[in-house]
Amino acid sequence: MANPDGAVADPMAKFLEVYSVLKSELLNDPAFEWTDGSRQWVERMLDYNVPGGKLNRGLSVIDSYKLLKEGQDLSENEVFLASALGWCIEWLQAYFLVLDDIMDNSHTRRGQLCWFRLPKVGMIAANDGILLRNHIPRILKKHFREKPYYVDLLDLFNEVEFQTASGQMIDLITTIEGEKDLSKYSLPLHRRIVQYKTAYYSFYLPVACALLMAGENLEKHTLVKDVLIDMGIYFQVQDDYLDCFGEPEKIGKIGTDIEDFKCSWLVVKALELCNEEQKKTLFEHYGKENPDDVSKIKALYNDLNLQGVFAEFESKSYEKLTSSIESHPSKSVQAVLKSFLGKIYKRQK
Ligand code: DMA
Ligand code: MG
Ligand code: MG
Ligand code: MG
Repeated sequence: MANPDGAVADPMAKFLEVYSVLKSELLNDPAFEWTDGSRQWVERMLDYNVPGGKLNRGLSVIDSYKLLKEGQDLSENEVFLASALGWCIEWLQAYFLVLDDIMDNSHTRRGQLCWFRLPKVGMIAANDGILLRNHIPRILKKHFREKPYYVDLLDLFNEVEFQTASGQMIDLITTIEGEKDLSKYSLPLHRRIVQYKTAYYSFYLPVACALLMAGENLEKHTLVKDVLIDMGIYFQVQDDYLDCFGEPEKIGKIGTDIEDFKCSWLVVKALELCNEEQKKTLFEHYGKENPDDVSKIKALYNDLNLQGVFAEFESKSYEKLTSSIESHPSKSVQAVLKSFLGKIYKRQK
C-alpha cells in the first residue's frame, strides 16, 4: 500500500519488501558462479521456508528499535537495517526449523508439508539448512560491515546459534532409542532444554539486535536478558501445550511430541500429577508411533485436566513476567518487553 509520496504505510508490506531485496542480493552473491538452475533452487527454497511464519521475531527487532528510540522518527535507512536484522533472525529460524522437522519426523509446518517431505527435496534439505545458516553472515557482511557494532553482531549470532544447537542436542538425546526413561523427565530438565533451544534465539536475540543498533553495550542489559529468557520459556511451554491441544489449522503443524518421546511440559506435569495406575499408562504408552498409544496418552492428559493446569500456569506466568518487567528502571525498555509479552499471551498459534 503506497502513499501519494510513495512511502509504504503498512509495516508488514515494508518488511516483506526488504525480504525481496535481501533475496535478490543472495541470488546474485558474487562469491558463487550462479546458473539458472541453482538460482531457481535457492529462490524456491527461500520462498518456501523463510517468509511463511508469523514473522514475530523479525518484526520485533523493528518494534524494539523504535521503542528504544523513544518516538524519534526513524530514517529510511534505519528501518531498512532493523528489517535486515529481523530477517537474519527469520533466516536463523528457517535454518533450525528445516533441520528440526527432519529430526522430529514432522509432517507439516506453517500449513504446508515440511520442506524435506517434498519428493524432489528429501535430504537435500539438510544442505539447504546449511545454506540458510550461511546466508546470515552474507547479509550481515553486505549491510553491517562498516558499523561499529559489526563484530558484536557476528558474535551475538554465533553465540545464540551455539546455544540453540546445544538446546536441540539435549532435546534430542533424551529421546534416544533404547534409553527412553520417563523417570528422568522433570521440570528442571524441561526448563534447561527450552531455555537453550528456544528462549535465546526467539526472545533475547531480537531485542539484543535492536540494542546493538541503538549503540548499547549488551553486557549492561542482563536484567533485560533474564526477563526475555523467562518469556522464552513461557513461550515454549505454550508450544508444548499447542502441540497436543492446539488446532493444526491454526498452528500450521501437526504435533509429534508424544510419538517422539519429547520432554514436553505436558508429560512432565502428567508425571507430577498422576497416581500409580496412571503412571503405568504413561510408561507403557508414551513415545510410541501407534495412534492407539497416542490416544491413551491424550485421554490421560484430559483426565488430569492438563488444560486447566496450563491455564493456571499461563496466568501465573503473565503476572510474574509483568512484575519483573515493571521492576526495570527504563520506561522504554519496559515498553519493549511489554509489547513482546502482549503478542504472545494466550496465543493460539
Ligand atoms: C523447536 O522446538 C526448537 C527449535 C530451535 C526449532 P520444537 O521441535 O518443539 O518446535 P516445533 O514444535 O515448531 O517443531
Ligand atoms: Mg519440532
Ligand atoms: Mg524439536
Ligand atoms: Mg513443539
